[in-house]
Amino acid sequence: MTDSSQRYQFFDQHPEIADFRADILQGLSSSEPYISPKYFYDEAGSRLFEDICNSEEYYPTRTEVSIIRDCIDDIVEFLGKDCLLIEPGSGDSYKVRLLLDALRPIAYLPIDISKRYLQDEAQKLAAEFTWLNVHAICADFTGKLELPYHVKSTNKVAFFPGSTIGNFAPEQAVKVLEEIRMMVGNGGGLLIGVDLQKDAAILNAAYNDKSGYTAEFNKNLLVRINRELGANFDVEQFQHYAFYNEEQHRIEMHLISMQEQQVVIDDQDFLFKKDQSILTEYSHKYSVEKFQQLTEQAGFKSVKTWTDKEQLFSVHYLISS
Ligand code: AVI
Repeated sequence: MTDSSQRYQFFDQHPEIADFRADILQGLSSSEPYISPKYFYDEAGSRLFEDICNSEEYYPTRTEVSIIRDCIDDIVEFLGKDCLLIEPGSGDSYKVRLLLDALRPIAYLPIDISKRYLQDEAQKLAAEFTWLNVHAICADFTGKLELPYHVKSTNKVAFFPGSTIGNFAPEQAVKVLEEIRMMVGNGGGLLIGVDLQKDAAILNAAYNDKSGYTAEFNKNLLVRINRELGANFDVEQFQHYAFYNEEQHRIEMHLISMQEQQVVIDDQDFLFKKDQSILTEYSHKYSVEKFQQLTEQAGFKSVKTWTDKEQLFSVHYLISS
Protein backbone atom coordinates (compact mmCIF):
# COMPACT_ATOMS: atom_id res chain seq x y z
CA MET A 1 0.00 0.00 0.00
CA THR A 2 1.32 3.47 -0.89
CA ASP A 3 0.06 6.95 -0.23
CA SER A 4 -2.56 7.76 -2.89
CA SER A 5 -0.81 11.05 -3.73
CA GLN A 6 2.18 9.02 -4.96
CA ARG A 7 -0.02 6.92 -7.21
CA TYR A 8 -2.05 9.81 -8.63
CA GLN A 9 -0.88 11.95 -11.55
CA PHE A 10 -2.73 14.60 -13.49
CA PHE A 11 -2.14 15.59 -17.13
CA ASP A 12 -3.90 18.63 -18.52
CA GLN A 13 -4.23 18.55 -22.31
CA HIS A 14 -6.18 21.83 -22.18
CA PRO A 15 -9.22 20.77 -24.22
CA GLU A 16 -11.06 23.48 -26.06
CA ILE A 17 -14.16 24.26 -24.02
CA ALA A 18 -17.23 24.37 -26.25
CA ASP A 19 -18.95 27.71 -26.54
CA PHE A 20 -22.36 26.92 -25.02
CA ARG A 21 -23.93 30.19 -26.22
CA ALA A 22 -22.67 29.86 -29.81
CA ASP A 23 -23.72 26.20 -30.01
CA ILE A 24 -27.23 26.89 -28.69
CA LEU A 25 -27.76 29.90 -30.99
CA GLN A 26 -26.57 27.87 -33.98
CA GLY A 27 -28.75 24.85 -33.13
CA LEU A 28 -31.90 26.87 -32.52
CA SER A 29 -31.39 28.90 -35.72
CA SER A 30 -31.38 25.74 -37.83
CA SER A 31 -34.43 24.97 -39.99
CA GLU A 32 -34.74 21.81 -37.87
CA PRO A 33 -33.79 23.10 -34.42
CA TYR A 34 -31.56 20.93 -32.23
CA ILE A 35 -29.58 21.07 -28.99
CA SER A 36 -26.53 18.82 -28.56
CA PRO A 37 -27.05 16.04 -25.96
CA LYS A 38 -23.65 16.89 -24.47
CA TYR A 39 -25.40 19.81 -22.74
CA PHE A 40 -27.67 17.53 -20.70
CA TYR A 41 -25.05 17.05 -18.01
CA ASP A 42 -24.99 20.13 -15.78
CA GLU A 43 -25.36 19.41 -12.05
CA ALA A 44 -29.13 18.88 -12.17
CA GLY A 45 -28.89 16.92 -15.43
CA SER A 46 -26.23 14.57 -14.02
CA ARG A 47 -28.40 13.93 -10.96
CA LEU A 48 -31.42 13.23 -13.18
CA PHE A 49 -29.33 10.89 -15.33
CA GLU A 50 -28.49 8.92 -12.19
CA ASP A 51 -32.24 8.71 -11.39
CA ILE A 52 -32.88 7.49 -14.95
CA CYS A 53 -30.20 4.80 -14.57
CA ASN A 54 -31.83 3.60 -11.34
CA SER A 55 -35.37 3.63 -12.76
CA GLU A 56 -37.27 0.42 -13.34
CA GLU A 57 -37.73 1.03 -17.05
CA TYR A 58 -34.13 1.99 -17.96
CA TYR A 59 -32.59 -1.48 -18.25
CA PRO A 60 -29.17 -0.60 -19.88
CA THR A 61 -27.23 0.32 -16.73
CA ARG A 62 -28.23 -2.62 -14.54
CA THR A 63 -27.99 -5.06 -17.46
CA GLU A 64 -24.48 -3.95 -18.41
CA VAL A 65 -23.37 -4.10 -14.78
CA SER A 66 -24.74 -7.62 -14.41
CA ILE A 67 -23.07 -8.79 -17.65
CA ILE A 68 -19.71 -7.47 -16.42
CA ARG A 69 -20.20 -9.02 -12.95
CA ASP A 70 -21.29 -12.38 -14.33
CA CYS A 71 -18.53 -12.59 -16.94
CA ILE A 72 -15.69 -10.95 -15.04
CA ASP A 73 -13.37 -13.99 -15.08
CA ASP A 74 -13.86 -14.41 -18.81
CA ILE A 75 -13.35 -10.68 -19.39
CA VAL A 76 -10.08 -10.71 -17.44
CA GLU A 77 -8.89 -13.71 -19.42
CA PHE A 78 -9.44 -11.88 -22.70
CA LEU A 79 -8.08 -8.48 -21.64
CA GLY A 80 -5.09 -9.93 -19.79
CA LYS A 81 -3.74 -8.62 -16.50
CA ASP A 82 -1.25 -5.76 -16.23
CA CYS A 83 -2.78 -3.71 -19.00
CA LEU A 84 -2.94 0.05 -19.19
CA LEU A 85 -6.67 0.65 -18.76
CA ILE A 86 -7.93 3.85 -20.39
CA GLU A 87 -11.46 5.21 -20.05
CA PRO A 88 -12.59 7.96 -22.45
CA GLY A 89 -15.38 10.06 -20.89
CA SER A 90 -14.82 8.48 -17.48
CA GLY A 91 -17.27 10.66 -15.47
CA ASP A 92 -17.57 9.22 -11.97
CA SER A 93 -15.59 6.07 -12.94
CA TYR A 94 -18.47 4.01 -11.51
CA LYS A 95 -18.36 1.01 -13.83
CA VAL A 96 -14.58 0.63 -13.91
CA ARG A 97 -14.78 -0.29 -10.22
CA LEU A 98 -16.29 -3.60 -11.39
CA LEU A 99 -13.09 -4.42 -13.27
CA LEU A 100 -10.24 -3.12 -11.17
CA ASP A 101 -9.74 -5.78 -8.49
CA ALA A 102 -9.99 -8.62 -10.98
CA LEU A 103 -7.97 -6.94 -13.73
CA ARG A 104 -5.22 -5.34 -11.64
CA PRO A 105 -4.11 -2.94 -14.40
CA ILE A 106 -0.66 -1.31 -14.27
CA ALA A 107 -2.45 2.02 -14.32
CA TYR A 108 -5.95 3.39 -14.90
CA LEU A 109 -6.16 6.47 -17.14
CA PRO A 110 -9.52 8.25 -16.89
CA ILE A 111 -10.12 10.88 -19.60
CA ASP A 112 -12.68 13.62 -19.04
CA ILE A 113 -13.24 17.18 -20.23
CA SER A 114 -14.41 18.46 -16.85
CA LYS A 115 -11.15 19.20 -15.01
CA ARG A 116 -12.39 19.66 -11.43
CA TYR A 117 -14.73 16.69 -11.58
CA LEU A 118 -12.04 14.47 -13.13
CA GLN A 119 -9.50 15.44 -10.47
CA ASP A 120 -11.97 14.78 -7.65
CA GLU A 121 -13.16 11.44 -8.99
CA ALA A 122 -9.65 10.22 -9.92
CA GLN A 123 -8.27 11.09 -6.48
CA LYS A 124 -11.20 9.32 -4.81
CA LEU A 125 -10.44 6.22 -6.85
CA ALA A 126 -6.73 6.30 -5.96
CA ALA A 127 -7.66 6.48 -2.28
CA GLU A 128 -10.20 3.67 -2.58
CA PHE A 129 -7.96 1.23 -4.49
CA THR A 130 -4.85 1.36 -2.38
CA TRP A 131 -2.62 -0.30 -4.98
CA LEU A 132 -3.85 1.49 -8.12
CA ASN A 133 -1.90 4.05 -10.18
CA VAL A 134 -4.34 6.63 -11.50
CA HIS A 135 -3.15 8.92 -14.30
CA ALA A 136 -5.99 11.34 -15.01
CA ILE A 137 -6.07 13.13 -18.38
CA CYS A 138 -8.13 16.27 -18.92
CA ALA A 139 -9.08 16.05 -22.62
CA ASP A 140 -12.09 15.90 -24.94
CA PHE A 141 -12.55 12.28 -25.99
CA THR A 142 -14.59 13.34 -29.04
CA GLY A 143 -11.47 15.03 -30.42
CA LYS A 144 -7.89 13.80 -30.87
CA LEU A 145 -6.92 11.23 -28.27
CA GLU A 146 -3.32 11.10 -27.18
CA LEU A 147 -1.69 9.44 -24.21
CA PRO A 148 0.43 11.80 -22.12
CA TYR A 149 3.44 9.51 -22.21
CA HIS A 150 4.90 6.87 -24.48
CA VAL A 151 4.41 3.25 -23.44
CA LYS A 152 5.76 0.69 -25.80
CA SER A 153 5.32 -2.90 -24.83
CA THR A 154 2.33 -2.60 -22.50
CA ASN A 155 -1.05 -3.86 -23.60
CA LYS A 156 -3.39 -0.86 -23.84
CA VAL A 157 -7.12 -1.43 -23.38
CA ALA A 158 -9.84 1.21 -23.65
CA PHE A 159 -13.05 0.84 -21.64
CA PHE A 160 -16.11 2.58 -23.10
CA PRO A 161 -19.25 1.46 -21.26
CA GLY A 162 -22.86 2.69 -21.11
CA SER A 163 -23.65 2.58 -24.85
CA THR A 164 -22.40 6.15 -25.11
CA ILE A 165 -21.31 5.17 -28.61
CA GLY A 166 -25.04 5.00 -29.49
CA ASN A 167 -25.39 8.76 -28.97
CA PHE A 168 -23.24 9.34 -32.07
CA ALA A 169 -24.58 8.95 -35.60
CA PRO A 170 -22.97 5.82 -37.13
CA GLU A 171 -20.48 7.84 -39.27
CA GLN A 172 -19.40 9.83 -36.22
CA ALA A 173 -19.25 6.65 -34.14
CA VAL A 174 -16.71 5.22 -36.60
CA LYS A 175 -14.56 8.35 -36.14
CA VAL A 176 -14.71 8.08 -32.33
CA LEU A 177 -13.73 4.40 -32.57
CA GLU A 178 -10.88 5.22 -34.96
CA GLU A 179 -9.47 7.70 -32.43
CA ILE A 180 -9.68 5.04 -29.72
CA ARG A 181 -7.94 2.56 -32.02
CA MET A 182 -5.09 4.98 -32.68
CA MET A 183 -4.72 5.59 -28.97
CA VAL A 184 -4.51 1.89 -28.01
CA GLY A 185 -2.24 1.14 -30.99
CA ASN A 186 -1.77 -2.08 -32.93
CA GLY A 187 -2.91 -5.07 -30.92
CA GLY A 188 -4.57 -2.84 -28.29
CA GLY A 189 -8.06 -3.65 -27.06
CA LEU A 190 -11.47 -2.08 -26.53
CA LEU A 191 -14.11 -3.25 -24.05
CA ILE A 192 -17.32 -1.48 -25.05
CA GLY A 193 -20.97 -1.62 -23.94
CA VAL A 194 -23.65 -1.37 -26.63
CA ASP A 195 -27.43 -1.35 -26.33
CA LEU A 196 -29.20 -3.86 -28.58
CA GLN A 197 -32.19 -3.63 -30.92
CA LYS A 198 -35.29 -5.06 -29.30
CA ASP A 199 -39.04 -4.82 -28.97
CA ALA A 200 -40.04 -1.17 -29.42
CA ALA A 201 -42.26 -1.30 -26.32
CA ILE A 202 -39.24 -1.96 -24.06
CA LEU A 203 -37.29 0.87 -25.69
CA ASN A 204 -40.18 3.32 -25.59
CA ALA A 205 -40.74 2.59 -21.89
CA ALA A 206 -37.02 3.08 -21.10
CA TYR A 207 -37.08 6.63 -22.49
CA ASN A 208 -40.51 7.49 -21.05
CA ASP A 209 -40.18 6.33 -17.45
CA LYS A 210 -43.30 6.67 -15.33
CA SER A 211 -41.56 8.75 -12.66
CA GLY A 212 -40.83 11.38 -15.30
CA TYR A 213 -37.03 11.50 -14.80
CA THR A 214 -36.30 11.37 -18.55
CA ALA A 215 -38.86 14.09 -19.25
CA GLU A 216 -37.27 16.32 -16.60
CA PHE A 217 -33.78 15.49 -17.88
CA ASN A 218 -34.86 16.57 -21.36
CA LYS A 219 -36.59 19.77 -20.21
CA ASN A 220 -33.64 20.63 -17.96
CA LEU A 221 -31.86 21.70 -21.17
CA LEU A 222 -34.27 24.63 -21.41
CA VAL A 223 -33.92 25.40 -17.69
CA ARG A 224 -30.14 25.51 -18.22
CA ILE A 225 -30.42 27.77 -21.28
CA ASN A 226 -32.70 30.14 -19.33
CA ARG A 227 -30.29 30.26 -16.39
CA GLU A 228 -26.97 30.43 -18.22
CA LEU A 229 -27.95 32.45 -21.29
CA GLY A 230 -30.74 34.59 -19.80
CA ALA A 231 -33.31 33.09 -22.19
CA ASN A 232 -37.05 33.06 -21.54
CA PHE A 233 -38.21 29.57 -22.51
CA ASP A 234 -41.57 28.77 -20.92
CA VAL A 235 -40.44 25.29 -19.93
CA GLU A 236 -43.99 24.17 -19.07
CA GLN A 237 -45.02 24.85 -22.65
CA PHE A 238 -42.63 22.20 -23.98
CA GLN A 239 -43.35 18.52 -23.88
CA HIS A 240 -40.88 15.63 -23.68
CA TYR A 241 -41.29 13.33 -26.68
CA ALA A 242 -39.20 10.16 -27.08
CA PHE A 243 -39.91 7.31 -29.49
CA TYR A 244 -38.17 4.42 -31.19
CA ASN A 245 -37.65 5.07 -34.89
CA GLU A 246 -37.76 1.48 -36.15
CA GLU A 247 -36.40 2.31 -39.61
CA GLN A 248 -33.33 4.10 -38.28
CA HIS A 249 -32.94 1.82 -35.24
CA ARG A 250 -32.70 4.74 -32.86
CA ILE A 251 -34.51 6.41 -30.01
CA GLU A 252 -35.17 10.05 -30.84
CA MET A 253 -35.71 12.56 -28.07
CA HIS A 254 -37.40 15.85 -28.83
CA LEU A 255 -38.90 18.82 -27.00
CA ILE A 256 -42.22 19.76 -28.59
CA SER A 257 -43.63 23.27 -28.35
CA MET A 258 -47.22 23.00 -27.11
CA GLN A 259 -48.18 26.40 -28.47
CA GLU A 260 -46.81 29.11 -30.74
CA GLN A 261 -44.23 30.99 -28.73
CA GLN A 262 -41.35 33.39 -29.07
CA VAL A 263 -38.09 32.99 -27.21
CA VAL A 264 -35.39 35.63 -26.92
CA ILE A 265 -31.69 34.92 -26.40
CA ASP A 266 -29.39 37.93 -26.53
CA ASP A 267 -30.90 40.02 -29.30
CA GLN A 268 -32.11 37.02 -31.30
CA ASP A 269 -35.76 35.98 -31.53
CA PHE A 270 -36.77 32.37 -32.07
CA LEU A 271 -40.32 31.61 -33.09
CA PHE A 272 -41.61 28.14 -32.28
CA LYS A 273 -44.84 27.09 -33.96
CA LYS A 274 -47.30 24.83 -32.17
CA ASP A 275 -46.03 21.19 -32.38
CA GLN A 276 -42.59 22.26 -33.61
CA SER A 277 -39.77 20.06 -32.35
CA ILE A 278 -36.30 20.68 -30.96
CA LEU A 279 -34.22 17.52 -31.43
CA THR A 280 -32.16 16.77 -28.33
CA GLU A 281 -30.77 13.23 -28.67
CA TYR A 282 -30.41 10.13 -30.81
CA SER A 283 -29.65 6.86 -29.10
CA HIS A 284 -28.78 4.26 -31.75
CA LYS A 285 -29.45 0.59 -31.10
CA TYR A 286 -27.48 -2.15 -32.86
CA SER A 287 -27.62 -5.87 -33.50
CA VAL A 288 -24.41 -7.64 -32.47
CA GLU A 289 -23.52 -8.18 -36.15
CA LYS A 290 -24.23 -4.58 -37.20
CA PHE A 291 -22.09 -3.27 -34.38
CA GLN A 292 -19.24 -5.60 -35.30
CA GLN A 293 -19.45 -4.30 -38.89
CA LEU A 294 -19.24 -0.73 -37.60
CA THR A 295 -16.16 -1.51 -35.53
CA GLU A 296 -14.51 -3.24 -38.51
CA GLN A 297 -14.82 0.04 -40.42
CA ALA A 298 -12.81 1.64 -37.62
CA GLY A 299 -10.10 -1.05 -37.81
CA PHE A 300 -11.16 -3.32 -34.93
CA LYS A 301 -11.67 -7.06 -35.00
CA SER A 302 -14.27 -8.68 -32.77
CA VAL A 303 -12.82 -11.15 -30.29
CA LYS A 304 -15.70 -11.90 -27.93
CA THR A 305 -19.22 -10.62 -27.20
CA TRP A 306 -21.11 -11.13 -23.96
CA THR A 307 -24.87 -10.53 -23.63
CA ASP A 308 -27.52 -11.10 -20.98
CA LYS A 309 -30.04 -13.93 -21.31
CA GLU A 310 -32.74 -11.66 -22.72
CA GLN A 311 -30.33 -10.14 -25.26
CA LEU A 312 -31.05 -6.61 -24.05
CA PHE A 313 -27.46 -5.37 -23.95
CA SER A 314 -24.03 -6.41 -25.22
CA VAL A 315 -20.44 -6.00 -24.08
CA HIS A 316 -17.80 -6.47 -26.80
CA TYR A 317 -14.11 -7.10 -26.63
CA LEU A 318 -12.34 -5.94 -29.79
CA ILE A 319 -8.72 -5.83 -30.84
CA SER A 320 -7.18 -3.24 -33.08
CA SER A 321 -6.09 -4.99 -36.28
C1 AVI B 1 -25.70 8.37 -22.09
N1 AVI B 1 -26.57 7.68 -23.02
C2 AVI B 1 -26.01 6.39 -23.42
C3 AVI B 1 -27.98 7.58 -22.60
C4 AVI B 1 -28.81 6.82 -23.67
O1 AVI B 1 -29.52 5.90 -23.28
O2 AVI B 1 -28.70 7.14 -24.84
C5 AVI B 1 -28.58 8.97 -22.38
C6 AVI B 1 -30.05 8.92 -22.06
N2 AVI B 1 -30.94 9.70 -22.59
C7 AVI B 1 -32.12 9.43 -22.09
N3 AVI B 1 -32.00 8.45 -21.21
C8 AVI B 1 -30.68 8.12 -21.16
